[in-house]
Amino acid sequence: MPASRSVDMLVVGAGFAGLYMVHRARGLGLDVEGVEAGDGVGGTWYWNRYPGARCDVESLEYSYSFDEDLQQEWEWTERYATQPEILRYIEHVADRFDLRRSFRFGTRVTTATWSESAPRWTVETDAGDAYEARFLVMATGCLSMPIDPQIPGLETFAGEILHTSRWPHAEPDLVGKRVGVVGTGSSAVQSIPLIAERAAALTVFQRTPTYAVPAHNHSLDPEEQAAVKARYPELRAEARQMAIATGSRVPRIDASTFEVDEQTRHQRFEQAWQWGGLPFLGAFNDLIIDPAANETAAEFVRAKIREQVSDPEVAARLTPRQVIGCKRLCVDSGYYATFDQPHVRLVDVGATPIDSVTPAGVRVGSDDGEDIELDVLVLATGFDAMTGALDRIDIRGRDGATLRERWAAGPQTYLGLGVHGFPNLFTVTGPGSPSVLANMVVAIEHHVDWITDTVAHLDGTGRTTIEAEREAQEEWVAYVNDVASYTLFPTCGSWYLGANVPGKPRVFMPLIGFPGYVQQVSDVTADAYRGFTLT
Ligand code: N01
Repeated sequence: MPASRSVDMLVVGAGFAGLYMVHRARGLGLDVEGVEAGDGVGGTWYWNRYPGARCDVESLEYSYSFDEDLQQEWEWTERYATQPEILRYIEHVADRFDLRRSFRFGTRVTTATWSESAPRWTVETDAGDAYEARFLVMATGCLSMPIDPQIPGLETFAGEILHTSRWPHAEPDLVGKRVGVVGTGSSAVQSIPLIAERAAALTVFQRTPTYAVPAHNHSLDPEEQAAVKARYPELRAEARQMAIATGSRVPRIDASTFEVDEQTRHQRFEQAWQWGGLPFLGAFNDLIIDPAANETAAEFVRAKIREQVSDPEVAARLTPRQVIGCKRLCVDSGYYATFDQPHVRLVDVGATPIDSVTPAGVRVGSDDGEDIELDVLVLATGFDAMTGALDRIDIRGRDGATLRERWAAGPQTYLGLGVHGFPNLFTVTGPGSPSVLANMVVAIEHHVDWITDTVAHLDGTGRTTIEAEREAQEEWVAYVNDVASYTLFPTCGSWYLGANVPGKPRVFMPLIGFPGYVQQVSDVTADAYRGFTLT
């Protein structure tokens, strides 16, 4: 075994979570190191460089709040920031707080083993490094492990295969090429309009149609930005009181769908549509709870799709039937209208599945199928969400069992922060916390602050370990699923449920409702860390 470096805390990942964790740990005076698989900082924004990649939370909110000077000095240029701009922001943060020197880049953690006698984590990497750490913080991201679809013959394709989440740093030349895109989730919805601008022919292989609400993206007016910055602390505090921890400036009415007449309802949906983006689902307070209410919103969006696509047959194929918002709502800029262009074709692989990939392209249908010739195949096929990155590391807890084994029937955490049997392991925005159902930066800051305070508490009270109790964890997992069962979220095969990964147990992973969760974490902490054992 290589000689190991002993640290107080090891942080895995240099995205929003890992960088902030290192900053806070340094503030406590801890000896902290980080390991990052990418060659630079940024996490999800380092990897997802596909054309059109942007955040679906407004830039003024999708940013750190922990440092007043930072939030005042950084100037966002657009309502929804592009991937390059967010990456520049994260790089700025890394430089401003001198965070890079704590990270080992281009290195993957392979194993993490708890030693009860030490008591410490021993962590090894694929570069042959080893660390001994009192605390291990998994800041590995919720959408960081891409899925390669199991399509027969994929490896035989003679052209270029690109995955949206592993897009090459040198922009691939799509001009004049025959391009195919598999998938119609957010990554596809964002990239398809831009790929269409470059490609000679674009074929979109759609298995399930998607609901998308326009971003209405625009350059940020300096006066609007200044007005937000003047009230930043107040607006941030308001956002933390919202179910998804964002949207403090969205015009709100707190009404249920059938409390208003049909005309008012339509006006309200139109207003939300014109505002754009994810807040559409907040047009009424019961859209994700009441199936009939949800259907009114779905029908509104279906009509909008028909308005944007002139060929009624193509519009019908693009029109989803499932509950709106059950799979994550997409935020688009010209997605549906792209299908009006003569060189763009929609192939319904829900009706006629992909049979195989051949050296020349994609074959759809079996016996009398069709061969579609392609130069480039783009896989926008999603992620093994929330557990994927953790499952790929051999993490062994107190009795030698791996986290993967412990989570074979679905992830088990207490508060989404700790796992029974895995002392001093923290999962930032882990399953069982609001995580992907909240503004991630807000959720990250909350978790990192809690971890920091908890480590300070342990050190201040002469304790060395913290571990979630089995019973508290079981109750928490049941609670997370209970909350989901009151909503329409579990009614479709989404990645929130793990349904997009063959063999993954169907368990609703995020907890719905950010403010309630924050209160619960705060209550647990105030009640002497109820449900955790501190030794
Ligand atoms: O992945 P997805 P994504 N044959 O899982 C299809 C965040 N994000 O990367 O629905 C054919 O949503 C699959 O079809 P189906 C955001 O949270 C945010 O797009 O399973 N098709 C689906 O259409 C988002 O929700 C932003 O039937 C296959 C697609 O691939 C999350 O990341 C931008 C297939 C996968 O969609 C994931 O988004 C981008 C197969 N074998 C991403 N396998 C923003 O901030 C899969 N599919 C805006």
